[in-house]
Amino acid sequence: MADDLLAALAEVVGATHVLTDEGTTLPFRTDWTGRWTGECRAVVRPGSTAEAAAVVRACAAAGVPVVPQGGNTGLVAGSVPAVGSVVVSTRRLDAVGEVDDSTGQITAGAGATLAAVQAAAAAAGWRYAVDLAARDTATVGGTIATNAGGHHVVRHGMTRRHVVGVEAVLPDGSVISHLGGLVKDNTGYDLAGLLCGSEGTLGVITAARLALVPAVEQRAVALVGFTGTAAAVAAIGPLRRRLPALEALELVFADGVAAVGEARGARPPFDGAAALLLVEVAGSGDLLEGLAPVLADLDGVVDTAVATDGPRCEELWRWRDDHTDVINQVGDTPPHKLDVTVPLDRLGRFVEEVRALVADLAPAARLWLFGHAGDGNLHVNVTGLAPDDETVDRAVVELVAGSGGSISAEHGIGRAKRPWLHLNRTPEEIAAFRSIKDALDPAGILNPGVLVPERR
Ligand code: FAD
Ligand code: 2HG
Ligand code: ZN
Repeated sequence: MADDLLAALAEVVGATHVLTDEGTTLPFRTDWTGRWTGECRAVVRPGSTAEAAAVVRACAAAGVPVVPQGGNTGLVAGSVPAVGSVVVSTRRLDAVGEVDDSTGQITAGAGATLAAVQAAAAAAGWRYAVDLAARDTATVGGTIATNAGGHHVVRHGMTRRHVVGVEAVLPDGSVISHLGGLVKDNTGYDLAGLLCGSEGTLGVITAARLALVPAVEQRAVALVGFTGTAAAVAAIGPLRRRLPALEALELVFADGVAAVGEARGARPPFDGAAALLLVEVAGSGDLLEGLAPVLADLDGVVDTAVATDGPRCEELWRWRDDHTDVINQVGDTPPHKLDVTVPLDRLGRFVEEVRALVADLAPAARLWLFGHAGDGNLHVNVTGLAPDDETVDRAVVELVAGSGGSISAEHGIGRAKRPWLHLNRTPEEIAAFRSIKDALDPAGILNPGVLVPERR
């Protein structure tokens, strides 16, 4: 049976696009952090929507699970295959269409990278507002399937807000395609919205119609060092209220900045700051004129570095963006990653509480905190833990839920957070998830073990 399926898949996509060798499939079976590795029968790389549909049909007929995968940069093990499954890699579906200058929209294949869409938009004088450090590898399909957040959520919202329509293969191999780009289109269920954040459990997204925003003429970035967490957190409200051009508001701490500096062989921009906010404003006119008085009014500021030219802005951003890469190199085992939101008025207290919790439960471990301050989104990374010891993870998500927060701000649930979904979702909500899943995927073909809990 297995050989029959592989032969049928090779018939559809060509033998060179059916990968079965253990070494060749390893990068598709292992997550970005290296913490999780799965097993699969094959990695299949369709070159068109029709091929993707035929692949799903063949797998469904054989009763073999399908794991959709884009850039494999996800951080909750959602694209790590279940035993016996077929990974459907969308990377060959990377066509990026022309920008429609009247609507400011673009159609892109699911396998196109975020960077490719951003570049196409920029070349046409527009901008795709979704941005994150994995932009060169993360794909359109993956960012939609995870409803990715990133740097610009404080101004532009999550990925869902930018998706006008999708094309996708449903679990029975049928194709839905709604790429017409009508902004006003109240003709029933929002299937594109449903697929946003569905994590590969409802359909294989093959293309999307994306809304762009006008390009910005200028931007300015300030890295502001504070005496402590309380001062940095107290600055979030005034910065949001007083900067209409606020594009990003990110939080890092001295230990993370020092680690980035060490890895880059660079001196941090200034000493003595316990917590730092990276503030980006974008628009037209003299941005510094608006930014300077707001920064001057903040309390507890140790020092500030400001940039307006591109390379220097990028330089300041690296103190924030390099955290994920650098933390992945710390110690002998991969980091445990938690991505949480707490209500902004609890953020300062949460930082202290999570530090105390980790110090208590795992004194030898190191805790790294950073994130998207403007959204109350903190990335809680812990290094020095055994890969399968979840004691700290569980305690942190319980603390988050007890603080009125979300156990997944932007990375999704995947396999990693699935046991804890009940901390944020009621039994009725989980039952509704299950009903949707069963209606579209009664045989449970798509990404089993991800997001939706088992039936009880
Ligand atoms: P994958 O990792 O391949 O898959 C992720 C999930 O989507 C899986 O469940 C998979 O089954 C599903 N999927 C993928 N493609 C499809 C498809 N075509 N159809 C249906 N389902 C599909 N995330 C943020 O939200 N904000 C950040 O700021 C951010 N920064 C990051 C920085 C770094 C350095 C790294 C490594 C990751 C970061 N991430 C961030 C996480 C990750 O980049 C995002 O989750 C991204 O959306 C994943 O895209 P991908 O193409 O790599 O998807
Ligand atoms: C970011 O904001 C990403 O850089 C990754 O969401 C977070 O590494 C992490 O934990
Ligand atoms: Zn993030």
